[in-house]
Amino acid sequence: MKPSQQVEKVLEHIKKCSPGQNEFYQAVNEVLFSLLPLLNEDSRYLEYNILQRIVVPERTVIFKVNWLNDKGKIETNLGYRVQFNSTLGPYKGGLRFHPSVNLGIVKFLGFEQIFKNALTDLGIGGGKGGSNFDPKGKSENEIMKFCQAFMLELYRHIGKDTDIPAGDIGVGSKEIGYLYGQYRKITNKFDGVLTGKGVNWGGSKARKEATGYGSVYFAENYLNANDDSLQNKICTVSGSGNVAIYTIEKLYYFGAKPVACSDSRGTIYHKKGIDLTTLKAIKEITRQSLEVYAEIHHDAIYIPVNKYPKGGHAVWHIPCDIAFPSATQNELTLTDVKALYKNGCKLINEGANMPTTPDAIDFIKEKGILFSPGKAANAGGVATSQLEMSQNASMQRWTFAEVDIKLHQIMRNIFDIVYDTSIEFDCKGDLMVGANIAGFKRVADSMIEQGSI
Ligand code: NDP
Ligand code: 2IT
Repeated sequence: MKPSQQVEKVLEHIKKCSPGQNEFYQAVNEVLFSLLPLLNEDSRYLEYNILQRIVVPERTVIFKVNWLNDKGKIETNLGYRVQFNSTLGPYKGGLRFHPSVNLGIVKFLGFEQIFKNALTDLGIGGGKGGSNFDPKGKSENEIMKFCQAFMLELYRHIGKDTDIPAGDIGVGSKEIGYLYGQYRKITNKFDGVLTGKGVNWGGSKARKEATGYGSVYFAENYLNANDDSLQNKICTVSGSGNVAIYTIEKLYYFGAKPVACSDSRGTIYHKKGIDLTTLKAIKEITRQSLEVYAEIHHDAIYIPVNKYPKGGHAVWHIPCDIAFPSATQNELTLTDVKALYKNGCKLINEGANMPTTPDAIDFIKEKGILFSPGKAANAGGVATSQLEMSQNASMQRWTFAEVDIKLHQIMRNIFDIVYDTSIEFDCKGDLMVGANIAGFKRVADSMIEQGSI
């Protein structure tokens, strides 16, 4: 059977065995098809059935989370941890708290994480978890109660050498604090079982900033390889959470001008440049809507979500040189990418996981827009999580500058392997193919070496 037929067969099987898991199917579809140049050249991966094996998680835990709301009533949510692949090291990946979370979402994120973590070359396997709990509108007390109830079950499945969760959408340092406190109370252990911890109790300096900073380092490397740089570039960034905020911060450092960001309710367009102090105050401290930004800065335009163009998102219809999708999956559609292209956008740099829809990616390739795939561009977060694990294990604390220098080098290494792999497989500049093949090769070669476990 030809490699392309094998890929079709695996995808058919997934459709049958994982009905309704659309995002998981989408992620697998993208990875497997982009592996064809490798599969055509090296028959070992099909001989060892690696495709069939790599799409199945090693373990999936789904559990009930009962917690007490402020009215004294018991509420119920679902919790998930998908331990996808531990060939290269302990399972590593974030936890997402968002009402849209279901098994298909957690599996897509876990699958992506395998190859992202392999690209860091830091000895970490892939996993992901979360809950359909919606932190919006919940009191401080309710968020703490939920985190404690969630950890009451999760603790038995994780461990500093087994599975090390971290943050993702809806899980920041506050939630990690409540989760860690409960883990410590239940197990009577103080170890590095979570990353993204507070810097006073085992957290790494620069972990909070790492995903956004790393995304910008990746973009700068990519532009440099094309005899260009971020200097004076107009940038738009979606989202206004952890990744978006520190993308904006680092863009200023490189002399670029970020003019827009968004949240689930609307978009801010501030032509003279997003004011980072206001943004942090609204989003990191009081967690308010971006509408408040426009109340403070009268020269900024607020576009509510219901004014979005049909099939698209306002943030991508603002003229820019570089777009940084940094909110969520499938947030950059064909409609959006056509607008970006029309407005002269040169590079789309994915800070989020799988933010670009498949038809939008096809259009990007057809038009030759530069494209940084998320599993390479946003790997700085998980890489710095591994640096946190390393500090915890050796009982050391590194300075902000020490961690940032390491992050910078790691992003350089990731760019190099992804770029070089794209050249090796005759797809020069197709970093999606480069990232998928480079990540896959590291995991698949190791699976072959470790036998039929
Ligand atoms: P946050 O929760 O800090 O921020 C998420 C932002 O995206 C918010 O502004 C949120 O708006 C917006 N958003 C989320 N979901 C939706 C949606 N369905 N529609 C519209 N807007 C939405 O998360 P992060 O910044 O940590 O994560 C952003 C992305 O980056 C995710 O794809 C995540 O998987 C990825 N990522 C995160 C890493 C990390 O270290 N945190 C590492 C690598 C990737 P609102 O507040 O209104 O909901
Ligand atoms: O998607 C991701 O890489 C993350 N949410 C970070 C994972 C981690 O373990 O730091």
